[in-house]
This record gives sequence, structure tokens and C-alpha cells, in this order.
Amino acid sequence: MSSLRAPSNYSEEPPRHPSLVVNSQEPFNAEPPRSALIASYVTPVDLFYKRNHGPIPVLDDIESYYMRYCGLVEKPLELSMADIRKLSKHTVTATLQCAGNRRTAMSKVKPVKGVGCDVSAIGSAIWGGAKLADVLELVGISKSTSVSSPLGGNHVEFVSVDMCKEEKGGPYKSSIPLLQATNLDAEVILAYEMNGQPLNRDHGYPLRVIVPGVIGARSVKWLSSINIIENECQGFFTQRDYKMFPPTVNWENIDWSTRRPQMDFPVQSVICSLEEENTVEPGKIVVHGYAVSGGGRGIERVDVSFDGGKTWEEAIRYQKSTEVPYVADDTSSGDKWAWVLFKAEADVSHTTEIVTKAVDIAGNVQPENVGVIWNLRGILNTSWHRVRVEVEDPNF
Ligand SMILES: Nc1nc2c(c(=O)[nH]1)N[C@H]1C(S)=C(S)[C@@H](COP(=O)(O)O)O[C@H]1N2
Ligand SMILES: [Mo]
Repeated sequence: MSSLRAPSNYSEEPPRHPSLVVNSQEPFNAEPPRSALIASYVTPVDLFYKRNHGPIPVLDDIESYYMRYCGLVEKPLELSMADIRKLSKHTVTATLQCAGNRRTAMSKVKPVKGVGCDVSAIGSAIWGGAKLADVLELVGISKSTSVSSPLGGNHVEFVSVDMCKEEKGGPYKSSIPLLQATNLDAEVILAYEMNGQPLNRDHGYPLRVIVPGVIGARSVKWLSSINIIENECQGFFTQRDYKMFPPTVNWENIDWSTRRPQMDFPVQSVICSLEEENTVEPGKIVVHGYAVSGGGRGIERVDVSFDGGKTWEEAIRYQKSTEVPYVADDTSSGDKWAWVLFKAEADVSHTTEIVTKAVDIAGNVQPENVGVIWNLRGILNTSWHRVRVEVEDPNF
């Protein structure tokens, strides 16, 4: 038996940073304050959002950990961490975003089901690990696979060990199409490092999958097995959650089978230097935030309005430093999988609303209002982000 084990209660949770905003204690769901997201391009591990559906698994002995490859493969395989580390190491800077990011704002239109969260269920990290495509080659699935695997596999299922009540106490699992897994350009990795350090327990120690450009739910943590399967994963989190429904669907008329599991996330932008309600003195105001799109689509432009959306100006995009504006070019992977940060400034003399919206390289835009994308699970709130700024009269 692999020594990765799932506690049945919350008595073995890891220590956590005190400035995280806790949205649910058991299971532990938390996000950093907005300001932490723009303090650095790469989000520090301890401030990175945590999204869990059960107690955090424990690995007492890394020597006895292994991961199993099974399902539609000619010979099932067991790989230790040492075996995985022997494969060439790949790093990818990728933004992970929970589909439920900005859910609290959506629930103000009409209540939704799901853990509330502000705008910080998102972060960017440098993930290091083995390419999933290299690992699949060890079980006879080549990178040039163009249809299904030799034994008829079309999906790759990732299975964890954590105990989730949605799975009736079973482990979290999900799948991605096999062709995405074998495509080197998709950069799907089995990560054992986050920002140059071994993954910590909250983020999937010892091994997790990272599927860049796709909602966080597919990046399964604490891997125990990878199955090659014919059809997509039948688990709760693939079939009965993380699907986008139209506003007319409610808990009485929902038919889960009518919708595909959400994969890519849509274009998003958020102001992080201000809260929802702010009071400032008249004068220059500088706003900073993040913008990101899914599916490897970089950000083409970020627009900011200082008058509630009547007029707009283009923000300066940057990565490492505000002093070096970001210029996209064909040769760098730049913002392919990761966010850009942005900055815009203006003089404000009276109470107003500051608004942001981004455009990705496919020309996709964010919807103006959250009402038109309201859905009962409260996912994918990518509406224009608005913050209110009350300007104080300095003579009072
Ligand atoms: N095993 C397991 N993997 C999981 C989850 C989980 O609860 N269990 N949550 C998923 C969801 S919904 C998200 S958004 C990301 C969050 O990753 P993080 O906690 O490292 O930020 O992990 C995904 N992988
Ligand atoms: Mo998520």
C-alpha cells in the first residue's frame, strides 16, 4: 500500500498563514487579502488560496509513496517519487483559478450554492514537475496519439485519496481528454514543486496535476492513481459540479447531463488595490489588479474606467515590475498560462465607481453585468469588476 492516507477528521490539518481570509474552516477554504495578489507577480505559497473538499491527506513516509497507472493500459505501472523525478523536469508559470472565484458577488444577484469567495481564489505559481505526456509514454501512450490510446482510452482520470462528502466519503477525482494530456504544448504536468519548494500539504504533497488554462477543479491534488478511461470521469466533481448552466436553470429543473464539465476559464480581470467600498481624499488614485484568460489565450488589453464605465483608458500591463510594461511577442510564452498585472491612474474629485474589463487575444470580453451570467452554482463570475470610491471633502 502507498503510504498516502486520508484522515477522517480535521485533527491533522497543516499550519496556515494568519492573514488568509477563511471562507470555510472544515473543509479549509481560504483566500489571501486582495493586496497580496498584486504585491508580487508570483503568489507566495503561504498566501496562495486553498480550496479543499475534505481533510488534508498525510504522507508519513515518502519512500513508500507510489502512484498507480491503470485502466486501459497494456501493463499497469507503479511509480515512486524517485521514478517521477528521474524524468526531465519541466517548469511552467501558470495561474490557477477556482471556478468559484468572485462567487460572493454573484450570490448578491440571487443566492447560489457553494462556498463564498471574494476575488482572490486565484494565484500564480511556478510549478515544477514531470510532463504528463512523458509519464504516459511509460505506459505505452505515445505523444503522437491522434485519436484514442491503443486500448481505446479517450480520457485521463486523476484520482486522489482525500475523503469528500460530495463523493460520499470517496476521494476527489476528475479527468481531462487524452489528447490534452499527450499534447506537449498544453504543458500538463505532474507537479512536485511550487515556487521552487516541494509542494506543501495544502497544495497537494507529494504530487498533483497542473492543467494550465483550465479551472482549478481539474488540477487534482494528492494523486494516488491515474486511470486511462474510455469516457470522461463519472465522479461528482466532473458530472455534478463545475458545469455552467443558464440563468433559467434551478435546483428543480436541473439536468446535469445536458452540460459538459467546464474546462477552460473565461477572460477575467479584477482590481486588487481597492476593496468593494473605499473612502479616499480627492486627487490622484492608482489602481492595480490582475487579468488572465484560459486556454492559453493571453491578455490583449485591459480597460479601466474611473467614471463607472462611461469612458475608458487602457491600463499598463506588467509582469515583474510596474517599471517594465509588458509587451507580448510571439517568442515568449509570456502570459500564455499566467496572468498579467495592470496599473492605471487618474484624478478623482468626486464619488465614483472604478471599473475594469479585459480583452484576450481571441477578442473575448467580460460581460458587463453579473446578472446575465448568474448560475445556480455561482461559477465563472467574470463580469466587469466594479469598486466604489467615495471621495471625502477635505474641508470637513
Ligand atoms: N484531491 C483534491 N484535489 C483538488 C481539490 C480537492 O478538494 N481535492 N480541489 C480542486 C479545486 S476546486 C481547486 S480550485 C484547486 C485548488 O488548488 P489549491 O488549493 O492548491 O489552490 O484544487 C483542485 N484539486
Ligand atoms: Mo475550485
